[in-house]
Amino acid sequence: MRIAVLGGDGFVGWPTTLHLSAKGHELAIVDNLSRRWVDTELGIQSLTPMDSIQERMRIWKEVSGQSLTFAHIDVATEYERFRHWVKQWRPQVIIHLAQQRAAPYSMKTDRHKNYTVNNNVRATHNLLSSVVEADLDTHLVHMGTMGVYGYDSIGITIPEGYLDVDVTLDDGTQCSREILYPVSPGSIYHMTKCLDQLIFQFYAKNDQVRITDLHQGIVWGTHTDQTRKHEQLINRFDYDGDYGTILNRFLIQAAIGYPLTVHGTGGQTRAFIHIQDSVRCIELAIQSPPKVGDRTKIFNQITEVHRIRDLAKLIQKMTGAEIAYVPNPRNESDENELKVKNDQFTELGLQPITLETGLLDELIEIAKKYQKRIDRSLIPCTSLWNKRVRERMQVLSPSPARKAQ
Ligand code: USQ
Repeated sequence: MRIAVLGGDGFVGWPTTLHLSAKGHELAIVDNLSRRWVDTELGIQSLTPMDSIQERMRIWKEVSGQSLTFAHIDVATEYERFRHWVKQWRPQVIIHLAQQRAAPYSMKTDRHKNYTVNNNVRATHNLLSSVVEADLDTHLVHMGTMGVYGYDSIGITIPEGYLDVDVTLDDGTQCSREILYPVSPGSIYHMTKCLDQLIFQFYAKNDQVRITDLHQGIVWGTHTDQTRKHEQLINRFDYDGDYGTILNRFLIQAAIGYPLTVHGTGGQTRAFIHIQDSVRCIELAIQSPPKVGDRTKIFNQITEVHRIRDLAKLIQKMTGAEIAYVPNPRNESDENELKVKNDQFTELGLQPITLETGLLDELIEIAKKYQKRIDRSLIPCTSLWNKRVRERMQVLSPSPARKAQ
C-alpha cells in the first residue's frame, strides 16, 4: 500500500514509518520538522541523539533496502502545496500525526495556546479537505488521545468512542441513540483532539471519508524492532517538563539520581501503551478500515492502566530512587479511577507488551548511556495551567522578594 505519514519525523511517526516500511509498504513522510524547532525554542534536546530526517532515511535504506520519500510541507499553513502533493502521490492510507502533542507546551502562554489550536485544527481540516478535493478513497488514520474522555471518575468503563444513551422524546416516548462519548479535555492540546472528533464526524457523514481515530494513552519506551537495528535509527526520547511523558521521565530521573517528580498525591490514574504496541496498533487499524459511509471508527489504543504513585513506587523498588511529591502544576483531579475498554485491538490479535515484560530495564540503560545529554534544570514541569494554579504555586514557593517582606 502507498502510505503517507504526516508527522513522520516525530516520536510515534518515525517508528511507525519504519514499521510499515519493514512490512513492505511504500512510505512517504510529510513533516514541517516543527518538533525540532520546538527543541530549539525551549533549549532542549532529545535524550537520544537524532540525525536529520534525510540521514535517518539514508540509514534505513542501507539497513533495510527500502526507500522512503520525504516532503517538507506544513499541512496546517501550506494548504495548496499539500493538496497538490496528495493529488500527485495519491496515498491509499494517510496516518495523521502532524499535531503539537504536549499538554504542558499547549498551556505555557497564550501564544502556545494559539499555536496549538491553529496548528492542530487546521492540519486536520486541511487534510480532510485535500482528500475530498483530490477525490481519493484514502483511509485516514488519526492519532487521537484518551484525554478526550477526561478523568471524571463517574463510575463507567470508558467505551471505544461512542456511548448509547436513552433519550426521552417530546411525546414522552423513549428512544436509544448512539453519541460520541461526551468530551472533557484537560488542556488546550486535549481540546484540539476533541475538536478533531467533530471534524471527522462531519467528513465521514458528508463526504463518506473513511476515518479511524485512535484514542491513545501515554506512550512509554523508545525502541521498536526497527529503531534497534542501527544507532542512527534511534527514536527521540523526551525527558523535559513539557514534552517528557510520565513513565519515561521517571526512568531517566531514576537513572540519574533525580527524585521522581510525582504531581500532587500521584492518585491520577492513566492508560499506557508501549511504543512497539503503538506502531503495531496503527498497522492493525490500517488492516481493518471502516467501509465507505461508516461513522468514524474509534479504537482505545491502550494496553494497561496505572496510578502515577504506583508507577513511582514500582520504579523506586527497581532502582532505589527517591520519590518527591511536588505541587501539581496542572488543573486536574488529584485522584481518579479509570477503566477502559480496549477489546477491538485484542480481537484483532494485539499481544500487549506490559510493564512486566522487562523493557523498563532497557530504558534505564538507554538513559544511563546518554545521561551526559541531560540538563537537570529542564526536568521540572513549569507550565502552570491557570491563574488559580499560579497563585497556589506562589504561596507554596514565594519569590525571594516576597519572602523578605
Ligand atoms: N505527571 C507527574 N509528574 C511528572 C509529569 C507528569 O505526576 O513529572 C502527571 C501529570 O500531572 C498527569 C500524568 O502524570 O497527571 C500524565 O502526564 P504526562 O505528561 O505523562 O501525559 P499527558 O500530558 O496526559 O500527555 C501524554 C502525551 C499526549 C497524549 C496523552 C495521552 O504527551 O500526547 O495524548 O499522554 S492521555 O494522557 O491518555 O491523554
